[in-house]
Formats: sequence, C-alpha cells, structure tokens
Amino acid sequence: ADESQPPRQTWPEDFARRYREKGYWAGESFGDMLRRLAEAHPDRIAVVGGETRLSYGDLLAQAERAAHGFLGLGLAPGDRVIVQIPNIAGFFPAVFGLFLAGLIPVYALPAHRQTELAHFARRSGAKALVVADRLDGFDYRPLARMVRDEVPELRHLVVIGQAEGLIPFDSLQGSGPLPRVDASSVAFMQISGGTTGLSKLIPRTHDDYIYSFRESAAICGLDEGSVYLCALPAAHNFPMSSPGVFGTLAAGGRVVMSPNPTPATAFALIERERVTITGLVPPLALLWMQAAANTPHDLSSLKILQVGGAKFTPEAAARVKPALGCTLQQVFGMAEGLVNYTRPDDPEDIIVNTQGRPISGDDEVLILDDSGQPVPDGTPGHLLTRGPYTIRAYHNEPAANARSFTPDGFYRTGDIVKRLPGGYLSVQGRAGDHINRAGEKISAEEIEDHLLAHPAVFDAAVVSIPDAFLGERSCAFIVPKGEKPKPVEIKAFMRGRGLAEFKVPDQVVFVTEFATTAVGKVSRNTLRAELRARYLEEE
Ligand code: J2J
Repeated sequence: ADESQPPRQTWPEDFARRYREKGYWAGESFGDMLRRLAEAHPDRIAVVGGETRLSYGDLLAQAERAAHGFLGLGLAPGDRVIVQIPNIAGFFPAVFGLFLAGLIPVYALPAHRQTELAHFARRSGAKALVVADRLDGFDYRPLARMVRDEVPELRHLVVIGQAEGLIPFDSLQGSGPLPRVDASSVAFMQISGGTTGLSKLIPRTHDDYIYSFRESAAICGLDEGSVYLCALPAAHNFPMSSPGVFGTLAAGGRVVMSPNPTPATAFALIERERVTITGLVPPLALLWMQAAANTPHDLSSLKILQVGGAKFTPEAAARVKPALGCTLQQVFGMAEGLVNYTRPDDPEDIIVNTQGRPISGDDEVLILDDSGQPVPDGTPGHLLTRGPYTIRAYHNEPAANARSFTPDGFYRTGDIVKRLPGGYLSVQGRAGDHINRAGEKISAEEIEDHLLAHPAVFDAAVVSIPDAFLGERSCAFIVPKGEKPKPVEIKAFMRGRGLAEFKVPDQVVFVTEFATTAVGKVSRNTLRAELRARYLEEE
C-alpha cells in the first residue's frame, strides 16, 4: 500500500454511467454546492453554534479564506487532513475550506486519542491535523503535538480557538483562484466501525455522498424552514449525512450544533432555535423520552426524531410519539454507504417494527444464507449491498477488501436482516464480532490486542453482553499470567494505551482458562460465542 497516493473510489464504468444518467451523480463538488447556496441566499443563517451564527454568505467567505490558507501552508490538492472538531460552528468553515482547496478531510471523533489518530495519520498519509482547542476540559493541543511526534509527516497542526504556538485557524488566509475540484474524486474519508482489527478508512466521492444526503433530505421532507439539531458528534456518518448537517444545508435549512446530546443542553436549544428534526442513538432516545415527561422546555417544534446506529426495540419505538409528540424515523445506515429509512408517512406498524427501506431505487440488496444462496423474504440472512453511494473498496486495505466485498462489488455488511413486504428491512443481529456500544462500534480484536500487551494477561477475549441501557456493553474475559490484576488496573492500563474512552472494557472477568484453546486451533469467533453464552447462562 502506498500511503502517499490520494484515495480513489472506483465504480465500474457502466455503473458510473448509469448513476450519472439517472441524475444521481450530479457532477457538483461540495465547494460548488456551497457557492450555489451562498449565491441563492447569502443572508440566511446556515449554522448556529454557541453564540456564533453564520449565514451562508459568511460560511462561504470564511471557507474560501481557509482554503487559501491551507494551500498557503504548502498542502496540495489531494492531500489528506485529519479533522478532529467537536460540535461547534467552526466545523463548517474548516471542512468546506478543505473541500474548496481540494484537500481531503479524514474525520476523527472527538473521543479518539493518540493511538487512533496516529493510525489514521499513517493509513491516510495525512500531512495536517485540524483540532479545536478544548472540549469539556480536555485539551486537544498537547494531543495534537503527541500525534505529530509519533508521525512527523503530519506536519501542520491547525487549531480553532487559542492556538498556543500551533497554527491559528483564524490566521489562514489568501486570495486568488482556487483549484477546480472534480466531483467524481474522493471528497473525504470516514472511519469504519472497525468490525475486525483496526478502523479502516472509507473514501467517499463528492458525487456519491452528495447524492445520498440530497435524497435523504427529500425523504425527510427538509426545506428552507427545517432546523436540524446536531446532537451526536458531527463526524459520525449518521448526523453528517442522514440527512444530517449536510442534507440540511443542501435543503437551504439551518444547522444547530449541540455541544452534547444531554436533554438539558438539547432541549434548551430545541426551544430556542425551534428545531424541527434531530437524530439520536437508542440509549439517548430512551433518556430523552424520560426527560421529556417533566421538562420546562417547549419541544413542540420537533417534527421528526430519527433513531439509528443500533437496534431500537419496538417497545421503545412505540413510546416516541406519546413521549415527544413527534414522528419517529428509524434509520439503519452505515458509513460504507447504504442507508434505510422509515418514511415519515409510513403506517405506525412499519415505523415501530422495521428499520426502513433503502434511499435509492438502485440500491441493490441481497439477503443470503451461510452458503451464499438467497433466502426467501421473511427469513433472516446476511445483508450484502451495492449501489450509487456504497463504496467498492476501503482505502489501501487489500486483505480487508477481499473479505468485505464480493468479486462483483457487493459490500458484505456483516448484518443479519430479513426483508419484509415493500422492501423494508428488519435488523436481526450481526455475523461479525464487534460490540455495538450505544452506536459506537468496537472491534473485539483491536481491544484484545491491547489487553495482550499487559504483562499480567496471558490471553484475552472481548465479547458483547446485552445491556439494558447501552444495548450492548463490552466484557473482557482474561486468562491471567500468574497473580491476577484488579479489573480497575486493567481499565487504567487501557486508558493509558491512548484509546477512545468508549473502548475501555465495561467489565473485566477473569477465568482460569479458555476451554476451547486446549483443543487447538479454534476460531476466535467460536471462543467469543462460547464465553458469551457461558456468561449469560450464569447471569
Ligand atoms: C440496528 N443496527 C444498526 C439500526 C446502524 C445512519 C444511521 C446509522 C449509521 C451507522 C449511519 C442500525 N438498527 N437502526 O452511518 O448514515 C449498525 C449495523 C450497521 C452499523 C454501521 C448512518 N443502524 N446499525 O450506525 O458505520 O450493524 O453507521 O452495519 O457507525 O451499525 O455503523 P456505522
């Protein structure tokens, strides 16, 4: 793999032609889209974050300045730039600045730490990192410096806010023509949920991504009067594009950035900004429903609550309308592409009991049994998909690509679903071994590798355990080497490994041996399944 090469995403020519002919791929880049919106309604407010209110015109002006500034640092179109920015207004001038310069954002979450950022930097060949100075008492500037010490190719560290010796975002400027950006080129990279091993990078083109959020906005009925509350971290694919912040801007609406998703913060913003739509993961939806019962805030502007990222139970789904007075929309999507929605005018039964149907008439969905044969409707099977906004490959991952994609380009989602009448899907579970912790996907393998680095750990297996609130929590089974350490010590060790807090195992259980390891080469999947079953039996 050559990390110096810009990422590519290639659909076969006949598919690309069809997607263009049907008008899905419109040939417009992110930068062109913003120029068009700013020309159409320069004074309308596009983004609200804290005390900052940016009109479409302000946003374009700031993004153009930033684009010149980024190029002025010596970055060239096609270069990757890691972006780790929380839910602040400054997210938009930064990423649109990169788009206008033909630079490629690699979206990290605010929760990511040194080990993860260094991995993204190496894998993407990134030359710069953009952070905001602090969030909730955490200082991102020392983190940025540590990552650069580890990966010196990540030369330029840009800070929104107080730069303290790094490059102030506000100092970026310049003028003159900006490069022409081809809409069929890769616009940015998302981080995969990391079903096996380390997170992979997902290259998305301007054409395919803009299609997905433009169509999502239409499905959700967004227009110029729509106000989207970004409560989940904006870097996640769900709040970014389903229809999320970009879909809202494409519709000429207003994005309100919530610094966190707690009812206390979000409800006040819903009232103040007359928010019409927002998206949450299931645990937050439960929290909101509970809090709505005695809130002083007026939530009556809210028309749609989207819930996705993990399975929302029908029992909880049925309570959304009574509790919040709005329509539920279930969203089953993935950063690799395919997104399914229940439609706002679907019957209650569909909204409560399904995870929706695909965005596009050209989303191809296969549901296969273990031997690769299609199953009849209503029977659970492996979901595979390809279409006008589903990637054909990860960035620089030949081995993972061979596993995750069929030779004819279908993406193996790892999800077990069944198809219901009308093409609606019901998620039944998954084949892979990751933990879906409140919507954050955690690779068992990645966590096991870190645990094995502890001197007192002989062997480790990480499994998902059903959790009433989180949906799933992570449990690390550990065979100790000699004296067994305390669980808190294991957790502290994991924190010291430079990982996002959500990857620290929720629970640590010591066992004397892994029964199956004695038998010889038993797959990790089988071992994890056995440990999980044994644990649940003993509950
Ligand atoms: C069950 N499992 C779900 C759901 C995702 C919109 C919404 C979500 C994501 C997302 C996204 C689920 N019920 N409603 O990118 O644009 C699980 C599946 C899926 C994986 C993808 C979007 N919604 N899932 O969650 O890339 O297992 O994207 O394959 O983070 O989340 O995770 P991710």
